[in-house]
Amino acid sequence: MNITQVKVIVTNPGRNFVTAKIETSEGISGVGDATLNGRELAVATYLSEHVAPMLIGRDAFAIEDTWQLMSRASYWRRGPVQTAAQSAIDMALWDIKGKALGVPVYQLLGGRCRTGVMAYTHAGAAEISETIDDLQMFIEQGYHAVRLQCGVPGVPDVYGVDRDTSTQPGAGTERPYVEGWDTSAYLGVVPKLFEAAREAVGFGTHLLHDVHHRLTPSEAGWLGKRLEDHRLFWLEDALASDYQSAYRLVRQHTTTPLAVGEVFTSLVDCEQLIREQLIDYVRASAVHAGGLTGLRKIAAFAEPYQVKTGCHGAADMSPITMAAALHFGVSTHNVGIQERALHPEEADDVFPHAYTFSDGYLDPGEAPGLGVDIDEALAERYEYRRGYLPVVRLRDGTLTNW
Ligand code: EZ4
Ligand code: CO
Repeated sequence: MNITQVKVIVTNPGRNFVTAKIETSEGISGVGDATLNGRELAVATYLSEHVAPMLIGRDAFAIEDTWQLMSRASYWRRGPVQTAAQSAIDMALWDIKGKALGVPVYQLLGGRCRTGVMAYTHAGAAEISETIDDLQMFIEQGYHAVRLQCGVPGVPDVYGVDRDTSTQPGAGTERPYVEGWDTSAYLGVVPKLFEAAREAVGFGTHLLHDVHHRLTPSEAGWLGKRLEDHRLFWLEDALASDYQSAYRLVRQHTTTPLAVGEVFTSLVDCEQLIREQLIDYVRASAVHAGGLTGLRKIAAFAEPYQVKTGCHGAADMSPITMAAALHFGVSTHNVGIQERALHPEEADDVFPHAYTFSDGYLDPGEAPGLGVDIDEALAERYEYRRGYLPVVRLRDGTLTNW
């Protein structure tokens, strides 16, 4: 069965998504997600101009060889534009193989080793009391794990707070919009948030928090230590992880579990973090770390170090990535949790899918392949809109990490 066509579909059902659809000589097709939030057309162009031509005529079953080809053929290694394209092709080929053999992809990955993947979702409001209300609502909906964010006094616009995360920040704006930041005020409020949360719901629900790359190693160590009594499931992206060795200092100062890596594109980005056991969870996703093949390589490396995965699952990755994460999630031993943010309804219509959520757990379903498709006619109705992720400036105007 040979690859006959690689279509690149760009659509905006509530937010932008880039999809690769691979067609084969036997009429079986597969889909893969290539969405890179804020840089969508770079990946779409890379796919259509540079990747698609070299895949035509190749054996659609040669997943590993195609993955290696995509890693090596460009000579220029890694980088999120390249790996998003590679991820989409990889997912689509797993989808095709599952459909051709009549089995859900998780069977190809070794079969089920758990009944479902625990999901966490996001509670975040300006006031601590409102975040706790959201937390209680999610517990009623069945969640066993919830990420908590809250407003930072004196900072008007903060990551993870009071925004419908299903939609695209800044879509249609000509420039990235600007958020503020104040580390001192933030470090003052976060311990209060978790104190209030534990008081309200006890220890029966896992609580998570995303620092979103804002702290220095010593600040992160302080915060982790300060939160220890509240027993977080994880503290995410405490630092920008460009220098993996920076986590040594954080690790030495706190036993709060650490999660890193939604921006990682390969094992190279987290090899030291894992080998030195500087983290507990790696956040790499099927769409940015080389598809199911790339994700499996990271997980296999992490397993003996007792590092688990907690795949990035924000709404800016399409339902195809969620499906891939769940096939991986039920078949891979060291999977810890899966992030779940709801997609806009229109996106769920454009990408009909077999996965389900019940009692806090996600399941990939039993459909052959990934169990997700793209309705191309519907996708065509939603035109791409340029959008940017925000940027952050301190009070004195200094640009810092979003
Ligand atoms: O900022 O997906 O944990 N989730 C996150 C997300 C990311 C966005 C970036 O595109 O940090 O909200
Ligand atoms: Co995050």
